[in-house]
Amino acid sequence: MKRYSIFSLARNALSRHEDWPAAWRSPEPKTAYDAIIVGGGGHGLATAYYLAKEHGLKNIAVLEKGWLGGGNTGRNTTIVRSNYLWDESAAIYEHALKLWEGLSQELNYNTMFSQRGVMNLAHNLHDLRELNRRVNAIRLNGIDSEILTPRQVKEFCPIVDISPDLRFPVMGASLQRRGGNARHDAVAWGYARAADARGVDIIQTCEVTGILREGDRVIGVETTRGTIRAPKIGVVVAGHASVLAAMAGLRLPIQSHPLQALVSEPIKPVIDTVVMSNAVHGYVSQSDKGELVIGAGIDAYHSYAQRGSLDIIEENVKAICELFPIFRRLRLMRHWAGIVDTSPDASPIIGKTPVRGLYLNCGWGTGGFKATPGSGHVFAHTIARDEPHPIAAPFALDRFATGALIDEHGAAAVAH
Ligand code: FAD
Ligand code: PYC
Repeated sequence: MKRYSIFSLARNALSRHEDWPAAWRSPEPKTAYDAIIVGGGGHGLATAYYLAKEHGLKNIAVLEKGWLGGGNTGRNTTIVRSNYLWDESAAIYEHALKLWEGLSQELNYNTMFSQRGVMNLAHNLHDLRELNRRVNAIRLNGIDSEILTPRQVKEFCPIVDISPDLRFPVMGASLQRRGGNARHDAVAWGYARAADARGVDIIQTCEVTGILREGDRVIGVETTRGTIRAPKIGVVVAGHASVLAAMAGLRLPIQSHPLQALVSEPIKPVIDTVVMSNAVHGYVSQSDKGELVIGAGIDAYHSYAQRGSLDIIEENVKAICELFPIFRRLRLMRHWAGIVDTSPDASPIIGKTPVRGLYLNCGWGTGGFKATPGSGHVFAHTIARDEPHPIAAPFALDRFATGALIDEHGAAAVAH
């Protein structure tokens, strides 16, 4: 018997795009634009919005192979924070966090951004030393962060078990009070609506199948809806960046892995913060609908399949139930995966490429949702001016040749 998931039903609906009422349909693509953004996730839509708003570009298209926000933007666990170790990372994630703080007003769309705090637990002495080092670095960058004792952890989040005989005893935590979460699809829709209002053509069910070059510069793309010409092309396709780059003859240091998450059945409010644990590869928050939103570490193998293996979820849920004994009787309601693109130093790649007019934004791995506004903002600047925004400059592709890596593994919230 054929079984359907929500995503396969949505995909089927999309395959009959021409049957949709006219008001739902994307516009027909023009044959030429001033700039094309490939990828209708949060980053691509934010890029198009800031291109139109801050750089005066009028003739822009966003090309999306599926539906808006159907990639990682609609599959992630929405943690927003800026508690990163290195100055370069602190600059870009704090830039994004500041934009988050005014985003609902900016877009006139409720992104349900909630600064409920993000707590990272330490379960051994090494964790604790690592967190202390990171908190000191974060504070030197003028960003809020503090260390909590086990008792303070319990005061801040009473349902965490801090008894010392646990398999993963809680020895302390770091807390960023300005961190929190948001509503993932609202971010895609908010940017899409605001970009549309500024004249951006947002074209769904339009897969880019080729990148056209003339000598060392791009001149357009081949798509499932015809050839579209443009002198500037921004590629923002998390999980598939290597595939798109290969179309232009480039090889990227990027790997694609599934990353899974799940939600429980909805319950009354029990947790009003976000709790993460690197050591157990698990984290949890509660959505406004009451579901516990639980995420795991990445699946180690490579895949584009948007589904992962159950053993990861099993270990993840075991650890979460040990830390939060009151979750043990809850039922799992849905589980899914996205495909994240990891770079060798766990930092993004943003900027120009050796092909003139082709710009890349990828490699955000497990942590790009929080960056959405900042990423779109600095990428739009980079594309419009054909020179990196100062915050984006350290994240250029050539760092893998120069060796100026930004090794953020220590700050990754879930294992890479
Ligand atoms: P996407 O939303 O994936 O958008 C890319 C789009 O490109 C897709 O819609 C795709 O269909 C489209 N596309 C691909 N190929 C083509 C093509 N050939 N032609 C046209 N379109 C194409 N980050 C955090 O900061 N906090 C978290 O808590 C967090 N949790 C996560 C949990 C999970 C389970 C997952 C999977 C990820 C998580 N992330 C988190 C990471 C975050 O989701 C991503 O880094 C971020 O959403 C990337 O956004 P994007 O807009 O670049 O990508
Ligand atoms: O980057 O904070 C993060 C994150 C949490 C879960 C996945 N990514």
